[in-house]
Amino acid sequence: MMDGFTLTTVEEMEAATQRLLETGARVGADSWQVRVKQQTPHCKFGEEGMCCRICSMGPCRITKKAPKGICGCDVHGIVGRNFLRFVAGGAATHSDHGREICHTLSNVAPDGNYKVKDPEKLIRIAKEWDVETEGRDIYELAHEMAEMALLEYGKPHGVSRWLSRAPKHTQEIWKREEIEPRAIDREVSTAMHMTHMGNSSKAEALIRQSLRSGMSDGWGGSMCGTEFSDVMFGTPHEVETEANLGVMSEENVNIVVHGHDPSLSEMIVEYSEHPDMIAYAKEMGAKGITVSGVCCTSNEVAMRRGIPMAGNFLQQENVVLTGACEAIVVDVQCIFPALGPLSKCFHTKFITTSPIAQMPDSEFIRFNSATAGENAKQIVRAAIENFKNRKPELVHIPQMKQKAFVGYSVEEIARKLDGVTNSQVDERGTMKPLIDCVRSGVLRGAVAMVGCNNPKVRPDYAHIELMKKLLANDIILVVSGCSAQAAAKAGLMDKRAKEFCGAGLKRVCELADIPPVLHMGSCVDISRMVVLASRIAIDSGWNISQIPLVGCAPEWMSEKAVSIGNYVVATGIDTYLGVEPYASGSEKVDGLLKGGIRDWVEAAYTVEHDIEKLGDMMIARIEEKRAALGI
Ligand code: MSK
Repeated sequence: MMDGFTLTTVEEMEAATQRLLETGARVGADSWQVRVKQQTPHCKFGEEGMCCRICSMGPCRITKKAPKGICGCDVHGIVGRNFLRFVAGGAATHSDHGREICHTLSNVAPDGNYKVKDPEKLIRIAKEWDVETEGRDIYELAHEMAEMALLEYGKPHGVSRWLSRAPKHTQEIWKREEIEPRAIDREVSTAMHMTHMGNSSKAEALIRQSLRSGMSDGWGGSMCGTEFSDVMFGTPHEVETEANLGVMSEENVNIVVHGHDPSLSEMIVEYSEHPDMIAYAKEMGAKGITVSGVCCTSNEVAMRRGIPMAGNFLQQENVVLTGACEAIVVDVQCIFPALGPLSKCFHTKFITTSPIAQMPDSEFIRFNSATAGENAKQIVRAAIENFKNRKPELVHIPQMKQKAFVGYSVEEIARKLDGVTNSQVDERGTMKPLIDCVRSGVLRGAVAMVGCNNPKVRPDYAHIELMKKLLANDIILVVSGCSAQAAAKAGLMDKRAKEFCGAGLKRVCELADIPPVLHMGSCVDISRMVVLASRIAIDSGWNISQIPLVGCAPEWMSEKAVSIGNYVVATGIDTYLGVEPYASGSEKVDGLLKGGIRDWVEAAYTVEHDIEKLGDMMIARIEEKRAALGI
């Protein structure tokens, strides 16, 4: 405890979960904690990536006695193909999310459901893409940009438009190594083509395409998602919010939004704040309406509107187990199919909204940008009308929450830094004050911590303990996704958390008036982080790989996370994982990922299960980079 401020511990969070699981047991609910036990030990062939089922002659599994598949493919080919397909799955997922955002941008209208909220940003991007902006109607410009962005997915020639944001040196590496992403969909198609029976089985070729597919995500589809979401919903700026299950309110109708695409959650928030809806909730016996979120859709509305975050990935069942959730409304990705049967044990409505994520035991209310307002109204009304069906004897909301400051887009970080030195050099601001802090050693460096929860790692423990260790060593954190929510739940996004930092970082937090852990958004917003790294490199004259900066995903679980890892590494940022990416079965593939690719892109992966060691390794790498720079 420091000055009356304490962090919430993982033990306290676990005790709260335990209490909720007791409610679950009373109503016969299933839980991931039980299913993990049923699923372990996991299949060793699967874990090491050595099972091939891409044709129907198999499945082939590699052992000492059977070193090759029926087609003759060796373990390196099998592991490499599996890895590439895993990456392609993630790249497709993020990029399709970005495509949906571009389609929504096509539908913006001054009197429509979706509007242009940040015209300056739209104009900035248009100028980057050499589009005439002078005297243009902003909606006409938005439609042209949406069309151009959609063409990025399938253009027959050229490479991603976004690559020009990177420093020249990085762009040269991408060209030299042939990992510049072409059309976004093409890199996914090429990955699927290469891994079809009878195509590539050479580890180097498969890993090179893995990097390229990842690049089509971070420097392609995800960047479309982030940038045009900002244009429509507003570029995030610092905003205060709260995190953990205690943000749900026993007196109010609770609507929990979950998934990734802000198009739905923005509308739900809009209508739940409408006076007619609040009056209706009162009529139904509630005091009001509380919208909170889970996973990245939560990050989106927290960053832009200060909507509280109920929890992260492995807490999604907990929101239903409170017995106080009238509706859990989901869009796409990271949604447990378990929510359907679980909701049936309570009064909760499990509402799916996207043709991409349809699940049994859910109520499907199809959401699209043309009818978004009507859909959102229908969903909010359904939640309100469900309030009367609560079973009071099952209601228990753990009284646990922390204050959090969020909304640190690249633009907001630049604005905060400008505030310290009045150093603004252009409309985008400058990274110079941050660079000066790193040069002088006041800040030793930075870690970009991202990714999910995974039952293979004690949930949230790795995120929170690593963050505490890094902060104490004067290393600032930029975070996103479920890692960000872990930090917020612990209290590390409260500005008072500066007390847990080393003297240098504490001073920086005071001067810039920021918390030591900066929430940069959702999973697609890791594209903000590579832009930030690019800006730092350009403003400092360092190469990205020279910056005392590393990436970390200690509890990752999804295909998207590996796709992210690949574009972060391909951008020149060493990346530290706490979970193996199903590649250990091949020393060639494993060796490339953990070392060989450094010759291509100046960065590589490290995997370490011991969290203490993982933290030490990141600190050592940051110090190594400082020494190499002579700072
Ligand atoms: S939501 S991909 S569990 S970070 Fe983006 Fe969290 Fe991982 Fe999903």
